[in-house]
Amino acid sequence: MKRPRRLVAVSNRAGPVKGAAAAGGLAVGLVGALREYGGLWFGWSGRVAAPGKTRLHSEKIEGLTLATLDLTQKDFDGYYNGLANGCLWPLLHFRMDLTHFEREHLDAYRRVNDQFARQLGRLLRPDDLVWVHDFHLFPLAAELRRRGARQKIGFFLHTPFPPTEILSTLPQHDWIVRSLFAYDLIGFQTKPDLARFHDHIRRAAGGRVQGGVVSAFGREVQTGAFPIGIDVEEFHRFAFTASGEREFHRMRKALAGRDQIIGVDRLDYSKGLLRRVAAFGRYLEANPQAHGQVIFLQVAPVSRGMITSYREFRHELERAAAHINGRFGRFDWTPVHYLNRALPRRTLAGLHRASRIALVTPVRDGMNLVAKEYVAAQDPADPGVLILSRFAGAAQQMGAALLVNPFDGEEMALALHQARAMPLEERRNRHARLMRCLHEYDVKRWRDEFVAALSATRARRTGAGAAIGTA
Ligand code: GDG
Repeated sequence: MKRPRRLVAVSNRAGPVKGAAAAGGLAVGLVGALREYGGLWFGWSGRVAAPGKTRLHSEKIEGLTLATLDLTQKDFDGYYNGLANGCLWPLLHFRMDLTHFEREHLDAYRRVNDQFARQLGRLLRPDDLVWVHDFHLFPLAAELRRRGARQKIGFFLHTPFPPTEILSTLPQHDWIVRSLFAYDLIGFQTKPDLARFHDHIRRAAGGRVQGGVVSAFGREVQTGAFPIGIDVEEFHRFAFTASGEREFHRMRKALAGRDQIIGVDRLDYSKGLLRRVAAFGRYLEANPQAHGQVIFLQVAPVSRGMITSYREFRHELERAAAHINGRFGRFDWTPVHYLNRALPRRTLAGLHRASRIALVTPVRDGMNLVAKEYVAAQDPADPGVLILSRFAGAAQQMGAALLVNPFDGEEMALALHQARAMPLEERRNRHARLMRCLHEYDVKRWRDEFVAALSATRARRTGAGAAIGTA
């Protein structure tokens, strides 16, 4: 494959580059791609500054350039907490009930995308390939084109794409969808997400779909499914060397022969944590012989703590865990262990390795990298069992896991029973099949296929984006 001169990745938050291994899935995948293609990473600096004092920071780190922009408090509140996390995130996860739209938030969202485009536009070279990530930046290409950008610009949505009936409840959704047509390529996690986008374009925007090419609003855009993966060897190595190995032995010692069920998720309502804790309670209720023999460890670092629905959710989860511990616990056995902070990535790998079962049961998820990390961290000779929600994008590839409906507590409790009783041969067999799919769809394939598809799109003669319209 012919290499592009330079890859420019844009995401809401850019950096850190060095600690990327500690930051989780997306950052690791992106930094890998940028190192490979020698690129620029652009996004918010993570800093809030007074109006007139926001700055563009630029530094070269390990062969790539990191360019970041500060935001004012007002823009941060409206764009990030307001529109992105308070409105788009729940909607994209099919949660109309939690979606909160305010016109001022949309204005801030437009303002920040406009600022990003203004600053980024100055840094772009004519033959750059630009890869924009996630729902925070839907209108970025339209804003860049308005300023005359003619580079190839691709967009990847990390979340699910909702059904047209849900998307249509969002005020101004037509403006957002129309703005997507300023991209040359739009990538989704799975084929069902892609199909829902196509369906929306046909039914709500009067457009046409031919193969992967979608036409609407007098434009054409290429679309495809590009399932994100992980660096399988690296995560496996984390679990079997240095601190990962140490944590594994510490954990096994602490477990003293008990089975550990693990969950690792940002503290987010989409991850199905309350239903998961309740299912574990149901399992204990139905299986008194398991009392004292099994522990459920949930690692749930706080995320988006500024938003009311997230704070309330955290309290509910704490109550649910305490309820099970109060009801079933003994002085020498606490059934639910709940850590409300982030752990180093290597520690996580060791904990995964030490866990007999992973319970990955989001009510809706774009892909879910934790499911893949758990599988990669297992010992192939004596692997644990993955219980995975049918509503995670990962379930499209990981059919060898025990697939469950996260809304069905009884089914989840039965899956826990089945996983604990599963014979070694079946565990090995399922694990080998899961590893094959992890290798087939790893992070390198994700980025190479996306970049190749973007490179292959037709060059445009004008940057015209003015026709994209205004909200
Ligand atoms: C979005 C989409 C899609 C978690 N706790 C800790 C920690 N993590 C790491 C995990 C994993 C990453 O964060 C989470 O990735 P997920 O894929 O599970 O979920 P989201 O954060 O919601 O990501 C999702 C993803 O984008 C990529 O496209 O799969 O569907 O929602 O890597 O290991 N990392 C560390 N400490 C923790 O406590 N270091």
